[in-house]
Amino acid sequence: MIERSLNRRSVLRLGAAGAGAIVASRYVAIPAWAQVPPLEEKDTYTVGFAQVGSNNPWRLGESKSMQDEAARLGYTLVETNANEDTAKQIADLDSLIAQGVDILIFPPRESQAIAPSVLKAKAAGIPVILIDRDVDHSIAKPGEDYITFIGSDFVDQGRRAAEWLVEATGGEAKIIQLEGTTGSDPAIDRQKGFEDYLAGTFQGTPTAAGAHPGMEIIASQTGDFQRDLGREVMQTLLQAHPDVTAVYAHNDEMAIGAIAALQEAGRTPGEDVILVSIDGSNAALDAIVDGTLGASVESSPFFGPIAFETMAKYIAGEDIPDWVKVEDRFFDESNAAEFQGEQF
Ligand code: GYE
Repeated sequence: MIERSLNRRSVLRLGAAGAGAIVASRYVAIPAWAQVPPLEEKDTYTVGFAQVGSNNPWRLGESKSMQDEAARLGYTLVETNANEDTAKQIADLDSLIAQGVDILIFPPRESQAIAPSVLKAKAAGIPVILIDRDVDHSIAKPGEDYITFIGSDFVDQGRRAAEWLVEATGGEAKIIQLEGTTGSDPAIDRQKGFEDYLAGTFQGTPTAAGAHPGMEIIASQTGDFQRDLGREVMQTLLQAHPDVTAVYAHNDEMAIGAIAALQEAGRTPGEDVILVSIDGSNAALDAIVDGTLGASVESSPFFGPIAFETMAKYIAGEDIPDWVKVEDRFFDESNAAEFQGEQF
């Protein structure tokens, strides 16, 4: 298709060279970027990387992975930091689009709120690869508005956490759920996978294990994926729900905050309260080895190599699936010691 073989610059060049009214009118008639804008082959690229924040090891691990891979390839990485503020990420993306970066590779902090920024990039002729978090597909579609989403299966992460917790508690638990950032793709899907599994269904299909009526979620509140907030929320919820026997945290940082809150309240995490979380960070592996955390489903932040490899495939004109799925391991007392210090 013609849109695919021209990029924004070649269109501009045609215009600037005064290629004539006929050529110009030919392009005016084409709807603006019916497909994801193409990316031409060049020696080097300027890549816009709009990071969500920098206040936890997962984010730092992801940023370093992107920086290392860009440096290895000799590309320029223009990095912004939204400091866990969605409005700031929207402004950061506006400014990267205005700078005319060649491509945007980034994690959208919230699934609906950031989707219009993906459409703005497309309208400006800048292709987008989403890493680690996705946007709402009813607003922006992979393969049409952006190249692809590269990341984990968050629904399945939630299911795996639930399955482990059922085993570990014998199917009887009063659970506090610490949710991730409200409106973020991983928080929405990790909640869904966990709750559906306990209800005896998974992605619309009844599970072989059936429902688990003894697994009761007694409270569920956001801790915004942050350690301090996880601790504060747990302190408050513990007062209202002293009968809690299990915690499901949408990430390790909040689980570690919750462990501190439980200990301060004289509880014994790992014994009278069983915890499970997601990420597989070094701190989580240490907590598994010392017995305070039960298990952690991996969610890798190391997107640099796969992101730039996907970008290279796009430049080469290869077909890219709508979702480049990252496979996750599972850490519990059987294997955590083997991986201590190797994560982030
Ligand atoms: O689990 C969490 C981080 O978007 C998958 O965000 C990521 C999540 C990750 O802050 O620790």
